[in-house]
Amino acid sequence: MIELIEKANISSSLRLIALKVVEGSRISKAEAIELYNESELGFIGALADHVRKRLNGTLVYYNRNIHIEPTNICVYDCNFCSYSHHSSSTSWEFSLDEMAAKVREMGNEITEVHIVGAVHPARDIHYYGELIARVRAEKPEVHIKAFTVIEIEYMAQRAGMSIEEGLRYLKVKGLDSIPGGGAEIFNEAIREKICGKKSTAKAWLEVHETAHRLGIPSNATILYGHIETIEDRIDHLDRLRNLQDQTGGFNAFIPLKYRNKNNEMSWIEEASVTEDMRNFAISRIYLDNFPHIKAYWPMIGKHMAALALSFGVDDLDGTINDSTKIYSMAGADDQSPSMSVEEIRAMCLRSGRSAVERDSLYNIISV
Ligand code: V47
Ligand code: SF4
Repeated sequence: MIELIEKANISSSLRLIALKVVEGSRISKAEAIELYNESELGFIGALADHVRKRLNGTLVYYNRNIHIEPTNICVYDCNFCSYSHHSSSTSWEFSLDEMAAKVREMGNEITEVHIVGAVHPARDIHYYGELIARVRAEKPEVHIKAFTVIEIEYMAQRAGMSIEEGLRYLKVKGLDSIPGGGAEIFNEAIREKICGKKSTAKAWLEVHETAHRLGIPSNATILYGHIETIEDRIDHLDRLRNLQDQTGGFNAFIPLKYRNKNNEMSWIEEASVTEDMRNFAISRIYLDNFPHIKAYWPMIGKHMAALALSFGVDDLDGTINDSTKIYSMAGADDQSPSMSVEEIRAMCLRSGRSAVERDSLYNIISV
């Protein structure tokens, strides 16, 4: 790699940045912006691939999971959201019995239940505590990754609890970790324009900091490809890297590409494939303290997820079993997302990598 960098037809400052990356030194915000803007796609991809190999070798992680989306009835109205609905004809809410039955039906096929939905005006933390307890009762050994900051803040507040009390309560009920949703973009002015009513960037970071302190690990996301700038994306990564330096509680970072169907921001063209790959690559390079970068295939599609394996990605998420609507409603290619273990393994093999089944904390279950 060093030879490639020395021979590359690039500016001397880009060369210095690339050498820093290869040596494992941390790059600054300004350097990340330069790397993002000035390098060829193949070059930034090769750097990200180098970092990925250093951290994860040839392995690609996947897990066997389902999503439960309890409701799409929401007190908020984020402009990018295609999922939440306020009219009775397009809204739904599953009962506790229906959600428990979904877990029961899956038998031993899954190791993780991912629960994320809209922010229902009438449901508080006691209801969601009951949901977790019901899932736990159905499948005592399953990992429960549940609720974004946006849901946690609302459900705790509604029950008169602080965030810390709420998280402690959910943990006692059986919560194991928190997914990365609701982060969107931390830049306050852009956040105000796309989802001004919901939890602030500061609150998002504080909830994850509190969770990590209580021994609840989590993931982080970014929603990119709308009205934010490259500088905003790097600023977002920087705030996450700083928090991870303090807590070490994040497992994975998941770049979420804005999909433009059926929402208030449909006039915005979706990011190109090359931009998606550049974005995976810069995430892998900048977040040097995040163990994993995930390509969430139901959002970008299977082909793009396979390509992302060459741009810093080491995790594909899961088998899903047609259990999520968030992305299909926003225009993702796969309207009934499911991947068999065989399909995931074949995808990794075609990319020259070894698929390993993980649990939700990235312990290897089978190779
Ligand atoms: O916060 C909503 C995003 C997120 C759109 O932690 C959209 O393992 C694109 O966070 N286009 C929720 N994105 C999903 C999420 C997630 C998914 C998979 C795995 C994990 C994990 C977390 O979905 C929301 C928002 O950023 N979203 N609408 C849209 N139109
Ligand atoms: Fe509600 Fe989440 Fe959609 Fe915002 S993104 S409107 S909080 S479901």
